[in-house]
Amino acid sequence: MVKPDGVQRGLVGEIISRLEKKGLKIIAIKMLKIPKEVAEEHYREHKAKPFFSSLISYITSGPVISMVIEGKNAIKVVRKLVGATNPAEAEPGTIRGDFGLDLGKNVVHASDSLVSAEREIKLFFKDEEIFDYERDIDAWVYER
Ligand code: IDP
Ligand code: MG
Repeated sequence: MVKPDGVQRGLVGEIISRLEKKGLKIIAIKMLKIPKEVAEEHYREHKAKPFFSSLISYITSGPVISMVIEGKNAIKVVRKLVGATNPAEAEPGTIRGDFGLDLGKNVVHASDSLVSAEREIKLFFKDEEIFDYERDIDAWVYER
């Protein structure tokens, strides 16, 4: 997900481009303003944390771009492209390392496991909004 700061700063194209260039496949994409209840459910693991209410304000502060990204080891690979949670510690070359400075404005979200990805995808997409399609380039992305 490109968070509200990423959208406001005009980083949507750059972020999508990095995912595409890596060889990952976009199988669903939309812009939405996350309702508060959905945000609270999305970040429910952080409910008890002191930053929870500011996190909910942040993520609901403007439209986001939500995506479902498919590919070999997609979770691990996307988390690596995204970089460490704190942009000040994220390596240069990662999205957060290149485009962020503050923990509370870290530009992107990425699911951290298959279980959370499945849960989060259901919060943002209906089944018919997720596409199963072939790409000819995959013969050049993957060793068969
Ligand atoms: P992640 O986004 O790298 O998975 P999490 O620990 O799951 O990191 O935290 C979720 C989000 O909550 C972070 O991306 C960041 O926006 C925010 N966050 C995490 N820790 C802090 C903090 O200490 N202060 C303010 N915001 C935080
Ligand atoms: Mg997380």
